[in-house]
Amino acid sequence: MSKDKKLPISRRSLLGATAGGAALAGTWGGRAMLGGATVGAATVATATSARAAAGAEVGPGQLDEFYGFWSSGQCGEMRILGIPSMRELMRVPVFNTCSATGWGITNESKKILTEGLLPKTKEYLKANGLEFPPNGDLHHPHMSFTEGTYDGRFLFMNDKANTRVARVRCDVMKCDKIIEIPNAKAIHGLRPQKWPRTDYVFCNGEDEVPMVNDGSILDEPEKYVNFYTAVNADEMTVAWQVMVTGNLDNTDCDYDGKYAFSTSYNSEMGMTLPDMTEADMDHVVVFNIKEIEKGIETGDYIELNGVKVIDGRKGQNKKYTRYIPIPNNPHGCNMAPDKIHLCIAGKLSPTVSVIDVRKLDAVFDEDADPRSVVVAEPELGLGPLHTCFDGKGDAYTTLFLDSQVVKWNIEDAIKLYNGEDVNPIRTKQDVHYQPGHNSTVMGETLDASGKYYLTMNKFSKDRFLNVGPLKPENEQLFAIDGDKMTLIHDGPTFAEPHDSIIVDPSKLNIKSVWERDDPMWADVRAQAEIDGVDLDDWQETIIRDGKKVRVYMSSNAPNFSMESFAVQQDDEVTVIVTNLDDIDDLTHGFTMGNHGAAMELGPQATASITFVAAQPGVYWYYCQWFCHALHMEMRGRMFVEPKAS
Ligand code: RUQ
Ligand code: CUA
Ligand code: CA
Repeated sequence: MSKDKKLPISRRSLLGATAGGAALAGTWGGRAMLGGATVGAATVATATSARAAAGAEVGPGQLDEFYGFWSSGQCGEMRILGIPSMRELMRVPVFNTCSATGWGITNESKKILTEGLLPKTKEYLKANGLEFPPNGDLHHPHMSFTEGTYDGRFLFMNDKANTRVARVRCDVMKCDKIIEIPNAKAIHGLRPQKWPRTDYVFCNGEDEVPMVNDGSILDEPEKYVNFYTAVNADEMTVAWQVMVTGNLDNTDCDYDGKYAFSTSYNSEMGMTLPDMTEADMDHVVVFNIKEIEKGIETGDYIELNGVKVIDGRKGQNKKYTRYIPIPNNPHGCNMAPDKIHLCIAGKLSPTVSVIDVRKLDAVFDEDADPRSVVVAEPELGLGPLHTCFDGKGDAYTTLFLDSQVVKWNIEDAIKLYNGEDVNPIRTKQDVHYQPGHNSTVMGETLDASGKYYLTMNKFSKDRFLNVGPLKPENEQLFAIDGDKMTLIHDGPTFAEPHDSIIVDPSKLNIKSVWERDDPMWADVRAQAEIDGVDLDDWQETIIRDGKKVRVYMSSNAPNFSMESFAVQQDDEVTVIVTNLDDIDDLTHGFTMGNHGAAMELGPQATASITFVAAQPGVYWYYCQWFCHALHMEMRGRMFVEPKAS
């Protein structure tokens, strides 16, 4: 739309279409259902042959072209897929617990899950009989950058449910740090800094709370604030926070290291749905990184729960933030790889607002009209949520309500905004159904390539065999080499991947075998040294330390170094196992029967587990990863001697 025309769709009419899940599933779902009956049948037949035609066939034993790093929403884990086959290659537990790997069970993982929690959180978890939150809601996985492209060091991700940020080491694909963010509530949008490198991970707090949330202020929303957090990516500590007006939804940053951006759907600071959708315009907050750093240096902050907090609320010091009015409850925030255009999806507005980041200096330096940075606002369809890019000037925006993805041209959208008679829309493609995030190969980096396009659909409805009231979601992959979008994969996924990135394998350097001195088990190594145990050798050592017993053993297929060990009732037993096998894929495990204790032991890895031997008797432990023809025989006994009464 041109800049002087009023928004064509009123808040009311959009609300009519969106208000509540019922209307959504009814009106729009009904339309989409019809699509399923007709388009659905056709796409099933074509997807397989189209895959071959697009040269995207990955035969048995063949490797995929790209890695996909996936979130899993309320499952709390990160997933790794092969693209274009869409085969799921691995699940990396992060905010969840995992029976296969022992995540949340081993001492090493428990340390990661607990050490970054705030003292207050530890208290209320304890009151609930918990050591760490058993759940997580992982929305946004993103890789660390060096000079605008992925550098293969880390993946960062958020937990909306428990206000946490985690880091996964890309060399071994294991989580090594989790921190809870103070002051903010519900970390949602998350992005690593792109330029010059990822020093910061930017994190949006979505839920507003009183500045000091100690119960002294409750139902007084006018006293609520929200926090934008910069996490120091190397140390996984909070570098600084900015207090903002309105809530924060999604975030991204530029390719110059100058600005970061967040959408807000609740500029109204409303507490109810009608309140949150009251205004026709919400905003994008622009954060001036250099000024914020200066403000921190010169002491222009308050200290809140150990964090330096800059006041970037509306009407406060305008050095730090600017609020750019954007229609209407905007959601997605995506920086184009042309280094210039930031695309804000309007959600309740059918538009995507395009911001030229080169114009931001004037808004900060000369107090120019904040809307002067908007250079296009094409009307694309109903419910625009997220945009991704092919690196050739075209953008792909998901239309949640229309169940479509629209491919459009950024330059043409700018021309239209300037009054030229051009149509920026290239194609509209039906997807099934209600798409949220989308991604292209390396699409959020300077290496963006328009090879594959993925849409992550929130609903599958009638598309698969019925598995009960809870349905899977549906993911669709398109080849976008040519002018058209060719569907090459259409398949279910379990709850609830939100976001994904597609990464060229050349960016990664992943190990197959652990280094024996990996920091993951540094604590055990230090203890072993005190105990005089050589972890790099075949060991069978039991150390008694009062009621604490440390059992050191090693594994070498198909044997544990100990066929049995004895402890006394009520001993606190720590079993430390080192896998001395150094062959690719030779993973063992250790499960102690009836003690809720299991762990994975990759080649050359050490891991430990602690439990109390509360009941006398004979207990079998066994290797729970199939490792050898004699895997079943890889077991042993723990004797728990009754305590003398
Ligand atoms: S959000 S479907 Cu949690 Cu990324 Cu937009
Ligand atoms: Cu070792 Cu199975
Ligand atoms: Ca709003």
